[in-house]
Amino acid sequence: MAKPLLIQEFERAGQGHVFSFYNELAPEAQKTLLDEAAEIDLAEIDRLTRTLLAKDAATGIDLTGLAPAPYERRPENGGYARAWHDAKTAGEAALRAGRVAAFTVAGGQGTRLGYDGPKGTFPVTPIKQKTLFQVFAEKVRAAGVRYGKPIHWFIMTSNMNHAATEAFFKEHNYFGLASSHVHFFRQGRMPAVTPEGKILLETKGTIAMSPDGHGGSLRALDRSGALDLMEKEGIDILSYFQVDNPLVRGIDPTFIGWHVLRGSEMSSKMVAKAYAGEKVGHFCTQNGKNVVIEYSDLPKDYQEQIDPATGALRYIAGSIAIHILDTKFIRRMARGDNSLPFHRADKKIPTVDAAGNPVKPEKTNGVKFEMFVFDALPFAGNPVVIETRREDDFSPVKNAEGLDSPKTCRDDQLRQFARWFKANGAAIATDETGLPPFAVEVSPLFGYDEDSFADAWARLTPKPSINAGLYLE
Ligand code: UD2
Repeated sequence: MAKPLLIQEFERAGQGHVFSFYNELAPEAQKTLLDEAAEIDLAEIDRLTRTLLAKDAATGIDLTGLAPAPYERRPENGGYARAWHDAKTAGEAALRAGRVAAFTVAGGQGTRLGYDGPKGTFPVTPIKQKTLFQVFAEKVRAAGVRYGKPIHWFIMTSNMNHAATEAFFKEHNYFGLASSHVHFFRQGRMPAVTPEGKILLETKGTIAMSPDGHGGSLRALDRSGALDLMEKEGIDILSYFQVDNPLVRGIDPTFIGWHVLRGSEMSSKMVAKAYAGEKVGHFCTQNGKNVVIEYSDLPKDYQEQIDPATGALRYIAGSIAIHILDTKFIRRMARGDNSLPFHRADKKIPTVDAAGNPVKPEKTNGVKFEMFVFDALPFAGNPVVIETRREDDFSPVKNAEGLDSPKTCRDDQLRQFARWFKANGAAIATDETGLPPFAVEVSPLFGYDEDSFADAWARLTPKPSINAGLYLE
């Protein structure tokens, strides 16, 4: 039988070893391998080998002309209150007009948390143990009710969690959202390669493939038809957030309004970094463009620089991975000449030896390639960065214990509920960090931000006393 053309192409590209065991495989397994191989853009792998993997490839990033990016300060920090007010009004109008959709990137492997299953199915709330997905679903649903337009929600998965994610939503009846408004699509994959650029097999019949990073969302939104659907629905504003952060105001009228009023193609929220080495990206400018430099790429002495005028960190603007994207901009990035760069990550990648026996490497043996969504920033027209309060938007669950763990996230949710109660005249005891001594919980369906909570609380009669176990829905 003639050799499939694809195998010949791999041989010509110096990647013929991918099919070393092809003849030993059963017909279905041969097909699986060919399907996987067909996902790979050999020219792209070749380009990455010659650039990122080249012996003389620049290590580290070019810091020439780097400076902290400007951002819009909140009114209490010297920002212009009127501009914040106008932004909120504009954002509310966009929501009422149905121009906004929510977008969660949920394709990651979540290895640090040590949780088996899609990360969005991890329980996080203090009393009801609602999962991350349920919290977001209820926020999206409540915001749709508040603005009189049901909101579409797009969720990016990856091959390894797509089916489980869809099944989870089905099983929970989409948490009260119309299933026609919840859209799942898979991100792309990239093969892992040796430091010399040879594609690694995972087993005799499968390639070591992994998700192509959250930056892969731009291509995937286009390829999956999600952008077409948005166009049809009159949606041009996509509110982007990560699956690990239940505090995020996924639908924030003020943020949306800044984006709209500035005619921005990509907008972002920053928090003041808590300490120099905090593991977040840094909003910077370079060559007149906004860029984000990841914590691992910004040298320590930069991270520690102090601004003499304020006495605070010079690179203070931390990126917490909350953005708004213009849908035409996404299309342009997905199809145009300005594709996102890949970053290399050196990893231990289980593979097979020349005889096909499994190998569990002790040290790094391969390279994975990932794109980061924030690398789209320098290509965006009129990018705007606005300040947010950490306690209103950011408390991710990343690690099983310690920083950014289920415990810190639970406490931050409790502090938020306590702040909302106090702001509306309800008594609740807290310690000096604002943490109440017992658990209470506010459903997003009751209130999902300061304003929606205040309105719901004002309508509530009689007011409950705030005791251990109180749940408001
Ligand atoms: C990210 C940011 C960091 C900071 C921090 C805030 C990067 C490189 N760094 O760090 O600057 O903003 O978040 O919490 O992004 N994901 C996918 N597909 C993939 C890879 C990731 O959907 O192929 C999703 C993943 O499910 C998660 C998010 O992207 O929702 C972040 O992924 P991460 O945990 O790798 O990011 P982290 O914590 O290193």
